Amino acid sequence: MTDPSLHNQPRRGRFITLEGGEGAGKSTQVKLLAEHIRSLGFECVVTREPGGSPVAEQLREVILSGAAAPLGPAAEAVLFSAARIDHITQTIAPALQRGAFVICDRFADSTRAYQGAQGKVDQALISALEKVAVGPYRPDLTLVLDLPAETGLARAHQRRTGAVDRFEAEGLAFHQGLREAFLEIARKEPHRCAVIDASQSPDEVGSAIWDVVQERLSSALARKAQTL
Ligand code: T5A
Repeated sequence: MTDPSLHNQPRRGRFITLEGGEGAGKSTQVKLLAEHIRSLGFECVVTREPGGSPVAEQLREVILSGAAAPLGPAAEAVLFSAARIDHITQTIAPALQRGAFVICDRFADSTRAYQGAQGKVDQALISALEKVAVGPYRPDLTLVLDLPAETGLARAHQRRTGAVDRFEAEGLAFHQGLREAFLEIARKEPHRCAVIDASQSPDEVGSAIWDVVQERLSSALARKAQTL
């Protein structure tokens, strides 16, 4: 569980996550959004999952190398959640408490989609893990980058320098199912999530994201840096 003492600390910053399938453009947009927020004078911490803290980065290696795949999707969900606990404790919670924006490339919705919907891990287990790992550190805003699985996989293939990772190696049907899973999450939680058409150019996607951020987080953006 995330350090229980963190649960009672005031959370002054804003937590934004980007989700979507492989090659949807999340890393590209995380960078653009952080530049935009920083240009307004705010502190903005950029992080990612799995990873984002020393122990979580070690677990990233274990999971994405495929070393844990023989243990099955439920065990992988446990490992992603363990990494998330360290990530929140070490990186996300301290940044939110000091009033920073935090932008995270993937978070708990990826566990729901990859291990839950597509890995067929029991929903009750996914929910229990999320409750334990995330606690009150739910995102204020989740941007779901949506595009056809074929387009995302082609982009990921073009960019790749090393071996294909654990999940990119799954078949097309898995990735098409992921797209549906992310859209379903957005449908169920419209107040937290916004779906962005990620098939446009990077600048067009960035502009659509900025429109949503301005609309949904207007009160935070209206405040001066350091007093978020
Ligand atoms: N996972 C993760 C789980 O199964 N459960 C979990 O709980 C969590 C947290 C992480 C893997 O772990 C899984 C999901 C993943 O399989 P990763 O290495 O972090 O793996 O990879 P991804 O998150 O999938 O990220 P990718 O790097 O594949 O894609 P991105 O970040 O969505 O895309 P990006 O920005 O790197 O762009 C890819 C390429 O497309 C170009 C870029 O220049 C780049 O070459 N591009 C565009 N091209 C045209 N138009 C645009 N709009 C473009 N935007 C970017």
